[in-house]
Amino acid sequence: MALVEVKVPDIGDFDEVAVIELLVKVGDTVKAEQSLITVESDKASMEIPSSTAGVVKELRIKLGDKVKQGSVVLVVEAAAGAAVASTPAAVVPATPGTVPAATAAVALATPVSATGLIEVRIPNIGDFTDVAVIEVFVKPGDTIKVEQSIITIESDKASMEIPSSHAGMLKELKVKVGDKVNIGDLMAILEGSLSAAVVAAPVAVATSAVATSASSASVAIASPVAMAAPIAGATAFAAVVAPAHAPGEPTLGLPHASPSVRKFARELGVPLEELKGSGHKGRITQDDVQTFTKSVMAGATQTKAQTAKVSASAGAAGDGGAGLGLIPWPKVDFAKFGPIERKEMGRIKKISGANLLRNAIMIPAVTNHDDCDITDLEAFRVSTNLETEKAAKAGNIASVKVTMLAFLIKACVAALKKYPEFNSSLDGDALVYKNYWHIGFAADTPNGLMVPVIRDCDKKGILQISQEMGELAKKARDGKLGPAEMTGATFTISSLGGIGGKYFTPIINAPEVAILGVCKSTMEPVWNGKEFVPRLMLPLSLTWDHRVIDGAAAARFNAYLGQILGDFRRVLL
Ligand code: CAO
Repeated sequence: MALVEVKVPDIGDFDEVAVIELLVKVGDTVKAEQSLITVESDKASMEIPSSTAGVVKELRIKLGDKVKQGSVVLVVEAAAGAAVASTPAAVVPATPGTVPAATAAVALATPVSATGLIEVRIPNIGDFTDVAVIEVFVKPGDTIKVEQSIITIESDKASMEIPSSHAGMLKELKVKVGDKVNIGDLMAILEGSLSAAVVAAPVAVATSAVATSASSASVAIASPVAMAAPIAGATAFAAVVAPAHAPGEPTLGLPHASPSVRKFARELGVPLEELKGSGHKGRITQDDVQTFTKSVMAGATQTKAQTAKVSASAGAAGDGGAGLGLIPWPKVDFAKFGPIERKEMGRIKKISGANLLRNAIMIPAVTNHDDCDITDLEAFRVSTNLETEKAAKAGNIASVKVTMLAFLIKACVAALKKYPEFNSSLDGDALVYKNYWHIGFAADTPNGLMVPVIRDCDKKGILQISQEMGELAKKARDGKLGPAEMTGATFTISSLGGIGGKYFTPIINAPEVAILGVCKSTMEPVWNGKEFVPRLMLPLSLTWDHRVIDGAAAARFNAYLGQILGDFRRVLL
């Protein structure tokens, strides 16, 4: 098979550009047109694609190298039958002061009205169509200079700023972020004068720059950007103006990342400006985007938008409650009334606080309180513990302590199976029913509240659940729980039974739709139809999302739970 040198194609007027990203390594199989490296000048960044398909045998460049048209990027062992264009077709030679054939046809007229209104249009961007506007730098009322960047547009291969061809006051912006633009589209209307108009952009189509005629008062503007289309597997950029994002020196708020990485981030909804790049000169790589996404999914990171949403709606930090139209949070100088000590809240408290606040505010939650008779179950629990203790002492099984919570988990699984909407989540207008029963339990730790998750509780017995609960609770208290051990719950139980209290109103752990709060069981006189008898009563508090669950269903759920806990044999039914 043939070894083919893949070279830098025509990159327009750029003499030497720095290699800022290597997108492949030796041994990789590349397709024709797959991006190999990213290069960046002070005017634009662009990806250089492969002209042929095959396996990378040798890299001839490294990060930081300067390359120009014809520089060998790498050597590929071409796949049999692969189309090889070792010297990619050069496109649109854009020599300043000349009119490239491909661009001359699209020199754009800019009508200037009698009132001095100037239409600024998207110049020649080569063969690209429907290129997305990703940033707008100006607003109506701004005074615009010639060549001042108005917007940034981005294809999947390049990003670039589009400057104004004229000076003047911005009357109207005709594009917004997310719009797709094409050559000739109206970008902005300026109020200016002809004297302020038209200076050819640095590498533009100078010969067609000014062509005013008294009768039409029209101005043919220079074509500041000519972005050539990929030809024969090579992408070349005839002339690109204005720095999009120079290495190590992000301009105008654009994050320092290649177009494809930014496209990838956009698809995932990742705010690039919140990432720290691990690439050359702090450049954000695809790996950085993936790592950030995983961290957000695991709940270990919150985007600023997530935090702001919570703060704004809750008035916790940001706007002091203005987001909800509330009066501001009271600001009190406590020291005026006595000695104080100020301590920053820990990380876990801050994170769980923000989540609790969102859940408390966004979920129309209702709590049902109920009591259930666990006299027989408690007797069974005590005898089970005695037996397991004996067996453990005899060395037959590992020692495991069974608390009421393990029975509650098992009983809840049975109730969740009978009333599946309690094991669901809201997804827009749809309900997602989960055919797995992972139960979270609130654990009180020195650092704050944590919710470890026991998976597949439907498949586990009381002893195994008790053992896993003990291990997870210990990990939580030691601060050793991993993100995977705190995610995926379908329902949560918060038990204060070991501490005390009667009832409380637990907050639903979104995106779950219900949570069971449990307090301390107490001996109470219960009327059996003939007399009062002492029974061990367990207080239950079920909070549920009224968007998903109705009050009657909640009452049935609690009643069924009570029946199971009253006679645990029902779990088997
Ligand atoms: N009624 C009466 N006694 C109960 C009980 C109940 N409902 N639940 C537990 N107990 C008893 C246990 O049997 C145990 O008794 P012994 O010491 O005599 O053996 C004692 O209370 C302590 O139990 P425990 O709390 O160690 O064990 P647990 O399985 O009940 O709970 C855990 C484990 C991790 C959930 C718990 O330790 C915990 O952290 N609870 C706090 C949860 C919380 O903070 N919720 C609030 C969230 S909203 O802010």
